[in-house]
Amino acid sequence: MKKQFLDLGKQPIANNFLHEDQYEEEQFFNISMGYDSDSGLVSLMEYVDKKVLFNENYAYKSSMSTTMRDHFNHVALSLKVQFDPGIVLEIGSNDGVFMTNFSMTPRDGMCCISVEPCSNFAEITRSKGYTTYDKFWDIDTAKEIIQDYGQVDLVYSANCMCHIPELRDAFKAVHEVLRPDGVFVFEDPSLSDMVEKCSYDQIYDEHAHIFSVMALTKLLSDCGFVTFKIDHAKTHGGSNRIYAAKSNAYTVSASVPEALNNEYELKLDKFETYCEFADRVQKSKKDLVDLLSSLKNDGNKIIGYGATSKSTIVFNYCGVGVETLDYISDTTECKQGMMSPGAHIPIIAPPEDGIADDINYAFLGAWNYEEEILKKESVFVERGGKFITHVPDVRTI
Ligand code: DWN
Repeated sequence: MKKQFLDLGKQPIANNFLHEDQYEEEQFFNISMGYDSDSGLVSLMEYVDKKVLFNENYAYKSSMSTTMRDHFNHVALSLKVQFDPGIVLEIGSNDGVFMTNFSMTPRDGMCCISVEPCSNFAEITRSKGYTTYDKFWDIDTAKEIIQDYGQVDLVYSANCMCHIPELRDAFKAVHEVLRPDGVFVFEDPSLSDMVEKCSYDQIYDEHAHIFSVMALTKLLSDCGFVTFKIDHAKTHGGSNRIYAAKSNAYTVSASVPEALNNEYELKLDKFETYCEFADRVQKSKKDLVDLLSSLKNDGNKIIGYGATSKSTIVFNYCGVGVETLDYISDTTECKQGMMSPGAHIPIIAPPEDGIADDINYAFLGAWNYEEEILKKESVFVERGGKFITHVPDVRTI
């Protein structure tokens, strides 16, 4: 039974950047999170219709940071070396940043086909010659792929499985599409990192679940998988990469019990843990509002840096708008010239020569790229400019 522990109030669609003439029809949803003591899953109390979230206007592009491009190139190489797969199926290929590490057809060895429901992105990989099914992942899509290609050797998915409310069906469809000795590898933000870092901005409409290894291993086992390895990655504020097989061909590594023990030590199997987390979230909100108000009252100019889904949550939960931030800068072209969801803060392209001289502070909406951004904005930092973050606590960097 899912029991609510946190309510982030009415939130806009986190990735729905818009023009002023679209404010009228802007949709808002109650975003609150619950813990299900039976399954161990931490999930949205109410899911948002996937067709509202993922469509031909989807704004998030996976390749918009050096960090993620390097990450996916590394993961692709590692999977090739570990498993030497003939056919890889990627679920949620976005702009192809992972799948373009593989060839386009089985003739050329180690090829990758993909499923991507956002047709604006499916078009990109298809135009590069890759087979892309612009559909949502489910058993019907699995059966269509089997008809076209037969079962595949490896299924990979990054920051996608946690977007699927009907997780059991999704895992069963993966089981169906995989060969008997096939491997399922997927990575998503980790619940232990969110709880430890108080990164409540991972909770938004697209993230139906925030995964614990406890919940995943249980559900994967129910769906006929053996979880045999867990990698922890720093990406997206801390993620777990889960390796699961249909057969017992792979020895279960120590990384699995280690990850589970870490979660038991954090008491992720106790509802009280999430109530304490919710208390910290409320304190984080107060601290951020207090800091921004005091900086603003002292006459500072403040901007947002990175128009992320995460910062949509923070700004709408904390009531931050154009009274505080002059604008948000973002490298993603389709976000530039638009307004941010809900808070309606203008989004601009980052100036060629870095953050403008008259800016004193920049709120790090893309805090998960702190290292990359501080390096890129070294001139701003050297002239005394400061970044503001709320993770793991509210502070200036
Ligand atoms: O799960 C999801 C993750 C993978 O991506 C999706 N549901 C939605 C999305 O979440 P997000 O928007 O919080 O992701 P990012 O990767 O934190 O977004 C980074 C944003 O920051 C991009 O719009 C690009 C921008 N950026 C920038 O303006 N300057 C990024 C860097 C590194 C920069 O230097």
